[in-house]
Amino acid sequence: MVSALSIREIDVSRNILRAYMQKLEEVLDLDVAIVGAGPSGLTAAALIAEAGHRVAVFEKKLAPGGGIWGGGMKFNEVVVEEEALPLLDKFGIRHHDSDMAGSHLADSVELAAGLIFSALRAGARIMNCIHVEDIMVIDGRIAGLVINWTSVELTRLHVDPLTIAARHVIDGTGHDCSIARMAQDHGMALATPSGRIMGQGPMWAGPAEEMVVRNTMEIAPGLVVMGMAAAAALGSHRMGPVFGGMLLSGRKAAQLVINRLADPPHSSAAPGKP
Ligand code: 48H
Repeated sequence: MVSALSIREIDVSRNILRAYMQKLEEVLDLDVAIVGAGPSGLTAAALIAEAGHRVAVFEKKLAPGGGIWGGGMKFNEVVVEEEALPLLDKFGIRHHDSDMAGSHLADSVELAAGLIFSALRAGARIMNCIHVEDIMVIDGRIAGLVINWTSVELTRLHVDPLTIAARHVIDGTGHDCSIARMAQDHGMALATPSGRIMGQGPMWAGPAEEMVVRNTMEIAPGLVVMGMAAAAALGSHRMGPVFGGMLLSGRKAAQLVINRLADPPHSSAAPGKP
């Protein structure tokens, strides 16, 4: 049994501060910075960490998981296509049959918890309550993130941010595609048909799933888009609570940056070339 007297309150504070500072220092200079801890972000983080790279996910909310938890309209089940089942199996997330050919179901709480745990266990850092408010662009290439506490953003306090250096940034911010939007706002041409953010198309689940994976690409030098951020930036359809495409998009984003990390620093191929 733990003796209550053995715990000194300020020792608790000191130990938490030291451990957190160590984590924060570790993520200051990364191979890959992922913004958004949704299904695509967590999948990419797990696979990039597993490949031995320094990767962290920055999430503005308290709980990682993005749009997974709520399933469809808060009914906590999601649909996952057969093609993505190997990822569920790899992460130890159970699934069960549906009456739709080629599609299965998973408990959305188990999916969120399983992806979070797998990313952490693979060695990725998840930095929650941190809002990415801007990007660093050096010599025309995205070179990192500008971060602040979410509480600073919410209270609109005038507090200057800190920065994170990263060889590759992945936008996993969902429908907002916030990081691609920041690149556009800074005058960068995006690798989309218009050179600008196209906007998410209407619901059409079948094509949406294939398109979200196809649209997972380097959209500006140093920036890959994935998940709903890829759909929104490239103008493809939405799919509702069908999550296979999010996992497969996260896997493709991971593969893209893992391949690029094998190149010498700052020698990425032209954006848009998978
Ligand atoms: C820090 C940020 C910032 C920021 C946003 O929406 P997500 O779950 O993302 P995806 O693309 O992995 O998954 C999408 C899926 O959940 C979904 O919504 C689907 C399939 N919809 C289909 C449909 O038809 O509606 O997660 C994005 C995460 C969230 O947790 C945000 O809080 C976070 O990104 N985020 N974190 N700094 N600037 N912007």
